[in-house]
Amino acid sequence: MHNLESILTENRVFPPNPDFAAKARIGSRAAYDALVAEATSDYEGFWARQAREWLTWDQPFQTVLDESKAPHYRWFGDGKLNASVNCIDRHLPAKAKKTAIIAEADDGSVRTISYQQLHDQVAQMANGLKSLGITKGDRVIIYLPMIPEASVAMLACARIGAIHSVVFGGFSAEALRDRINDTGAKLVITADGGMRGGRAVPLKTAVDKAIEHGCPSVERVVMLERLGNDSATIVDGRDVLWSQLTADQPTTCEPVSVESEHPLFLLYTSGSTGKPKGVQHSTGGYLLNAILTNAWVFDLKDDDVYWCTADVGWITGHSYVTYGPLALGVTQVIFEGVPSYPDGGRFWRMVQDHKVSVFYTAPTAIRALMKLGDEVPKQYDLSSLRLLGTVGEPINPEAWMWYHRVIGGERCPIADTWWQTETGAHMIAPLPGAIPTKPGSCTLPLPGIMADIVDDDGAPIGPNQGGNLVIKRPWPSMIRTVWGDDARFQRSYFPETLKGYYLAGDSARRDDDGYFWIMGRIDDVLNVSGHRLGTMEIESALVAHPAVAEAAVVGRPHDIKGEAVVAFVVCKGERPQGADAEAMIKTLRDWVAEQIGPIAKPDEIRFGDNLPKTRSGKIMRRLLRGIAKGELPQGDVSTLENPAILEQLMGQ
Ligand code: 6R9
Repeated sequence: MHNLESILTENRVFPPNPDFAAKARIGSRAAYDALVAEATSDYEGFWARQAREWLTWDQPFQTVLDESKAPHYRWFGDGKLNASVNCIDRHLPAKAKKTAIIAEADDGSVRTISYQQLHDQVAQMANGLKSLGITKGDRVIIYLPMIPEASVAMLACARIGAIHSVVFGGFSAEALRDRINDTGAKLVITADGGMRGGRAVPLKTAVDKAIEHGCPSVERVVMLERLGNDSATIVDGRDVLWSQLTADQPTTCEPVSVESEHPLFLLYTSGSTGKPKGVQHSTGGYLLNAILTNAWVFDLKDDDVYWCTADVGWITGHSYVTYGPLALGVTQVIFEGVPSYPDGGRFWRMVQDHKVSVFYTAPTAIRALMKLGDEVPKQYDLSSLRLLGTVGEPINPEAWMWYHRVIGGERCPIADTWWQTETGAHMIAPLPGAIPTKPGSCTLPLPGIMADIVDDDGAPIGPNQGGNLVIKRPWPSMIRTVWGDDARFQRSYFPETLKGYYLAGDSARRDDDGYFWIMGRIDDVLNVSGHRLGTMEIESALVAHPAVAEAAVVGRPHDIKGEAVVAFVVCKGERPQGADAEAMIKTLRDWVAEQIGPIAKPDEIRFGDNLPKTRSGKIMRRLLRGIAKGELPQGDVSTLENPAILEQLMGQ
């Protein structure tokens, strides 16, 4: 990779709020530095200490890191534990009555579940699974709405050593079938449906269809009656209702103690090409980073009310809804619905009603809510908030500033957390009581995470130059393999040229203070006239214009410049058309030239009512690259939230 121009300079720095720092678990730069120094001088000793302090082991480990099968690293290999015990049982002596989950349904109704109740439900479900013949190592697919039963099902699997694989409820029957077949699951746990934005979303019909189209491994299906409207067909001999399965089961279930390396779950994620990869996570190592980052980055304590808006169908829902917060024993909100229903104040009303203190969401949601104006959040009392988090894509400085000012009241630190399905937990993120933040930067690696930026041969790259984001040493919650495909695991993440470093697939640069700035996926970097430009930096410039709500930038092959810059823009208010569009294109080109320099000026700008996004809210740049070249997108668009947008963007 050759020189990458750093085109967007962000100079604002926000030191930790002193009131926050005074009470924080890690409250000073010196405390952060001490942890980094400890990890640097005695890497294994550092992780062993964390694993002993934060996790409850049935059998203590002697070996810390085993590199003999690298890059299939093993952590705490001779230790044994159970994840559900760590998330529930160990809290019961002191916190049986404490609220574990405040579940708000789409229609606004609220249920609360104490740690004792959670324990009982998990035990009953685990016993139910056993009665269906599920044992240690069996794969179980979970295809549920964003309701507490999703966590109950995951923890029930963990209790008996079954390996769960959650499939996001928004995925189609085909996507579900592919995942079922790749895992060879014996059992699918689903619901008749879920509610999103006032509409019933059927789930059981997709399961039926998937199995009809060929899922030879599936023996039984458990169905939760969430809608209870008889909309689902029950297949005799195969299907069993959740209520029937659990009703007469005892509320205790002896946990199965598993080896630390026993797979806790598989989670499918898309690679740059080919079919989705089943990312395999371990029990001990995964759980350690999940709990540790909830403590360090979110500073979660006993009196917090925590809310992560992610669905359990994504890794964020695994580490920051189910496993991390419960392992810490905090109270959390789980929300079934969408931020726009019944109106755009939903998130803020929920923060007010449940007195949420730590709130974690995605830039796409922040930008969508920002588009509605400051008046909406200003109607609500957001004074309970003390910390905000973001994840999923780079956050543009403008969206960061809005989050900081309007939602955080200029009081709450913002933790911009960089990590991936494969990393299991946060890797680069500010410790909010210790690290000054800069809008758009995920700041510094967490203690024990040896992140760096290197060229294509693994050689270090100096400040302010873009390169490959890598992690140089294995860490406990790292991906163990791609399920059933060790070769793909090695090829994707440990290419031979990179000296055994973990290749994240993101490009990034570090500034003079050592802060990391994620520039996008490796294939999102443009090369315009020999200058490498991060698409994110152009997007940030566009979004900084007062008329722009959201923007995505891709490259299009160009005879002279190598690549041309094509921008897809969503404006605030109406989509500009005709002469208005012409005028706006000129305004925005000039604006980008002014913000960054003529080199970054979009060659073409198209306006949409929205952008093509995955159901987890990631902009599908692959499709935009096709549209930019004048090709109607081919291939799989089944993961798209809003397929109609493609024609609108094509027709310009
Ligand atoms: C947790 C999650 C991973 C990819 C990752 C990167 C992007 C995530 C980010 C971020 C900039 C952040 N990403 N967090 N980019 N700043 N704070 O999203 O996992 O779905 O596997 O996506 O998302 O490109 O490589 P996953």
